[in-house]
Amino acid sequence: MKSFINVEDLGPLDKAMAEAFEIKNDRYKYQHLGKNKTLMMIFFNNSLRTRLSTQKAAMNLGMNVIVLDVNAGAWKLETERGVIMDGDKSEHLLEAIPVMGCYCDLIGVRSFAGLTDREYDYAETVLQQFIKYSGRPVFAMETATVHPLQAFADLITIEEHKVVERPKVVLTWAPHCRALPQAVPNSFAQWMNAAPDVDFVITHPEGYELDPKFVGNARVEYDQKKAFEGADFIYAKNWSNPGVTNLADYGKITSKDMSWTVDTEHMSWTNNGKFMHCLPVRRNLIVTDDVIESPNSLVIPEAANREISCSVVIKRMLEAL
Ligand code: AN0
Ligand code: CP
Repeated sequence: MKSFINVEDLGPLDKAMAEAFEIKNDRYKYQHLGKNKTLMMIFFNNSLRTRLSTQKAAMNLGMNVIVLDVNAGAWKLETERGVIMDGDKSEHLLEAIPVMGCYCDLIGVRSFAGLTDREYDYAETVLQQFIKYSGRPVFAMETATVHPLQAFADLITIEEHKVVERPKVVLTWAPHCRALPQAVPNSFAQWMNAAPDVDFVITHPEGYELDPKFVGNARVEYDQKKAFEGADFIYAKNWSNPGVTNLADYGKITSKDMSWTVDTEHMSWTNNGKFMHCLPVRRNLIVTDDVIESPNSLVIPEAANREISCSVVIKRMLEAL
């Protein structure tokens, strides 16, 4: 595997899932693969889970790890070509990327959407530059439009906790005070559509339609209560306006409707549904304290499975070196 961005990069999902459970049973089984190999993790944005779980996965596979926080100690990077660099940015990404590639065998990149230029974000401009100029296999650790390590961990978590063969899984928008990217819901939708045994529904206020390439054939239900009825899993997430119905709204907050906050009443509409969120989560905006603390909350097992999803991805990349 040369890059990990979309669900298709993993090949058949049943095989990838089997590999995930094999690794979960024996995390150090493939430790020989990473000997004298180095992972470089590059963060343009903050992280807790991705940073820790990716480093842990790489260590399980016997790798050395270098972590670079671009905004903490490195030269400020220019990302646009053609700019006269007389401002505060000392180095261009087009030199920085191949230099980073010199010191490692694999690269993980976290670079969130800027949420001002939809075309630039949805072209995955920064990620594509890493793929083109680093000379190394590259995986997304949440980029402008996708967060596949999270979606893979979510699918593993659903598989582990489902009590019916074909669970109803509902992705619900919830309110937030800051404009957040669409990467998590985009990837979650892509992965749920690819999973064979999931009845997948998306619910959000009108105007918050996700990009059609991620929605695929999923059912979209604007009535949150109807969407929740009979659900086995509720996957909550805020996202800013994707600008699909109105480009001028891209990256903006066009609803703060607190009636979408997932509380015990919302969960009572479900089929004893499990609550999921990728974290970090702002309590009592996205979800109430009692729901996230309830026995039906899967937020911690979900985070734990980030180590597993990442182990499969790094293993595949090491095997292909
Ligand atoms: C990020 C987001 O919504 O994409 C990261 C989630 C994994 N969240 C925040 O910036 C709070
Ligand atoms: N879920 C997730 O990716 O968390 P971090 O932003 O803390 O890495």
